[in-house]
Amino acid sequence: MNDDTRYMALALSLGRRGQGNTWPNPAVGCVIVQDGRIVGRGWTAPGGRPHAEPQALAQAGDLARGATAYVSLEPCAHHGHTPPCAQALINAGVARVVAPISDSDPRVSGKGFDMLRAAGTEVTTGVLADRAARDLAGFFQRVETGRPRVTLKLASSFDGRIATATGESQWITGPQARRWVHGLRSRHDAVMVGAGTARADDPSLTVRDLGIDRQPVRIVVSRRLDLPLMGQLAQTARDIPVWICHGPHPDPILHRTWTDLGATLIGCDVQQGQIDPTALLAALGDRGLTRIFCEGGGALAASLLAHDKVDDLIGFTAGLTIGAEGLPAIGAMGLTQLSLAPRFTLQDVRAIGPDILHHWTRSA
Ligand code: AOF
Ligand code: ZN
Repeated sequence: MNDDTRYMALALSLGRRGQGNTWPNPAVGCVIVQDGRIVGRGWTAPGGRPHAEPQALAQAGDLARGATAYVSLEPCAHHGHTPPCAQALINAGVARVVAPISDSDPRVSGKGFDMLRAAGTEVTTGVLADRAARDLAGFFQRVETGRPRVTLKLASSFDGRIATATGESQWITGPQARRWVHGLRSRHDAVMVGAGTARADDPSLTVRDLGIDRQPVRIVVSRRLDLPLMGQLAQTARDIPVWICHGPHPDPILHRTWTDLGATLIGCDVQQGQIDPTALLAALGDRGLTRIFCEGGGALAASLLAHDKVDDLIGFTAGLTIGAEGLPAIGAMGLTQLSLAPRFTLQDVRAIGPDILHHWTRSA
């Protein structure tokens, strides 16, 4: 591995520290290297600002002069809430900037690189570009299509069931897999479930025991707002955001009650008796979300899959079978032909305690 690749790998890993915390902004990392020594490190702050570069530059101080800056995304060129990072790199006297890919935000999109080159700064692009595109995929997808990226996670028995016929579901997978899920939640902007799961499991959907202080937004998709008013989500909505996506003409008393409890209510169109996934994701993208972690249940999972809205699939599969009378992880998709089934490509497979984790991304 050459130096550029090595330092870019470090910038990317610093950037990943911000995942789940920086929306609507991308989670970027920056490393400043002077004479083979790392003199500054930074990553996008919670809430998206300050950006990565000014933080790394502040650490480097005068040592930034003549140094190389490794940034996991093209430095910004616009006067937004902060002055442009490209200008900050120029002002600090950085001699060379290495960035894997350009930013598709129209305010930047090539202008950051142009600004640097115009000032005589050497620019190198393309280093670990695939990795950067993967890390920043949620940000890019939202900027380019308005739709956040969706990861669907399912923890099921060997035969794809998430509960027995009587609704018993605790626990199918082991504690290691459940802990892994908390790590995944923390790296997403929001955790999302359907109303059936919210009623059956009374989940809190928080990240626990990982020492993080910023929680993902909790989203419940509930056409009629008929959710337990004494449940975990209702009781904690003041402290940790709860967004409820509902259909047209909800019961005004329920609407008022949930608003008073502190939830944010988002009206969405309904199609064939279900919240329309296209409208749902457009509404969530409008509010700035870039990475959504959906944890089921079967009806919401089927609806997202049937509308081709799932970008990543993460399965935790346990070594037990429940049988056909158990609750399926994915409900009816209305599929008539195999050729119409959304297909995914395997990215990773590993053992997590007694269970198997498999990660797939939507095939092109
Ligand atoms: C960078 N470094 O660490 C990040 C960047 O609303 P603003 O002014 O904060 O600008 C947000 C845009 O800045 C965002 O859409 C993306 O283009 C870029 N994010 N750029 O140079 C960073 N997070
Ligand atoms: Zn910036």
